Amino acid sequence: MADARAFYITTPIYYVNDVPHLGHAYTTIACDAIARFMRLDGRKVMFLTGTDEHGQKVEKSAAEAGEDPKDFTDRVSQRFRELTQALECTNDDFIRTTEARHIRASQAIWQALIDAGDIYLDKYAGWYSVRDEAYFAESELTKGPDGEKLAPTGAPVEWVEEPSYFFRLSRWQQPLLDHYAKHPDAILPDSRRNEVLNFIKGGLQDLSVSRTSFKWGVPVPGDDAHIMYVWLDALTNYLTAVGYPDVDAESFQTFWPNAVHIVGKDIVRFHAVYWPAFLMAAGITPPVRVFAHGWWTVEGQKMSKTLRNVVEPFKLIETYGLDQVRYFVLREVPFGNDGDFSRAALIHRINGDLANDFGNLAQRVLSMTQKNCDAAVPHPGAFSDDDTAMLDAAHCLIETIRPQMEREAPHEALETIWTVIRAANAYVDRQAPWALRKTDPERMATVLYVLSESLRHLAIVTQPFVPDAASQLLDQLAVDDGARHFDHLGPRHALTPGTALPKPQGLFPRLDETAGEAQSAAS
Ligand code: ME8
Repeated sequence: MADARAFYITTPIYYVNDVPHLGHAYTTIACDAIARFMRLDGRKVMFLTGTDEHGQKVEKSAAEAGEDPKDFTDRVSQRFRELTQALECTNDDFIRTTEARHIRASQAIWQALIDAGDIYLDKYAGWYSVRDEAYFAESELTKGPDGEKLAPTGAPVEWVEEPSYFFRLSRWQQPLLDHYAKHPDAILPDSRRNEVLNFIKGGLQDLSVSRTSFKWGVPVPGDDAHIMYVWLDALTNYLTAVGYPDVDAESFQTFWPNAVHIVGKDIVRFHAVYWPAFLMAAGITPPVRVFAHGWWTVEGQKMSKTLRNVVEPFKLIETYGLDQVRYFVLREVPFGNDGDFSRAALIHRINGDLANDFGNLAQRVLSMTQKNCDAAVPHPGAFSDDDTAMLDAAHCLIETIRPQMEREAPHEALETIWTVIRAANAYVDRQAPWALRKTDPERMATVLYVLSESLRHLAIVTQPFVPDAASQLLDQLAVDDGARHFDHLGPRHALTPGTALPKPQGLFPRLDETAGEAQSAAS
């Protein structure tokens, strides 16, 4: 059942205290691109996203909205589900932590931690940030403008004193260090790995894992006065979705040993310190990797409701197009680094990379073929060195981008693909098929064939990133639905000369520099 070619990828489950914004869309798009890539590469994929619905923050937001927490979470969770649909995500499941299957899994992991002797009852007295749903030591706090105490994230903290169960995190300090020494790629990028290792080496305190001062959470088995700490509940979602506590389930056996969690850098500590410690204590192997991406700002500023600059993904997609938004976020910023969103940068990428480079290449090749080759795949003659070099570049693409995607570097994969797009444009200019039309139509047909075959490769490998445009391009090249996987790359599955081609249509319209200005993407 264990299958090293299986692949399990997760987004964080998003808090339902707020409506979805660009930051949430970003993680989900990245996971979707990676999941699509792995499926096209013949791997068995499970892609999970969902919503985190318990805890004080959500309970407070429901109260502020004057709603019952269940009604409130139903409503906001639905908005996140709609986001995954608007992003055309290929998630296999959408988990909600209020579901019965998850409550069962959370209580089961609790029991496993009890059985391991890793949970004890005591009293918590210390600082808590509701916004972060996190405990902070006095030494970690900073002072706000009015002298008030703040968490390192800038969130206000409150003093909490209540009976609490504790997890013996301190006991897991050395096992965690040993685990990371043995698995150097278990946290990426390296900057995050170093941050985590330093935190662990600094000494781990036992962690409060239950609350008694509010009710919105999973009841602690055998002690209803307590609800589980929302992060223990939330992290367990990754197990729930593959069938935990049934560890013999096929889904668990297949996917859990291949789990990759993609998260924002804000929640690395939860995923790379607490989570593997909980898992090891419960006798479950930690995930293969936690990859922490960077943070988006908007026109140089932090996205916030107060600044009214929250980028609304639904509006963004409507204004600029889904493929365009997907491409922009994946290409503009190296995955792992912080990035800045601006309308100008988005339009620049759309007009430059998509319209001028890729769209124009496809348009030139397909319309010349349509007009001069009887609207069918051209019949090539003998290949010149230049033709062979062009075809080789297309054939080799997958070998370069596979390891890039396997290390969660979609920006590198796109850069590699665009090198070939630019090479194809340079090849068109060099070979000038429009001039060959009169002087050497056979040679023109060969050049257009080489370009069509290069386009076929480009369309296949761009499917994970710009799925709609890539599938349109494959339609325009008359490539069958069953011939779009990566095992159809290479010369063996080359286009068949003489195959009728439909009328070409533009893939990426050029935008006016002021596109979306009136109807600003930021609301
Ligand atoms: O933390 N830039 O949920 P959350 C980039 N429920 N990514 C961003 C972003 C930004 N400005 N803003 C948000 C939680 N994100 C917990 C997770 S998992 C077991 C529980 C993305 O709604 C990024 O992935 O606050 C970040 O980690 C996540 O949204 C936080 O979402």
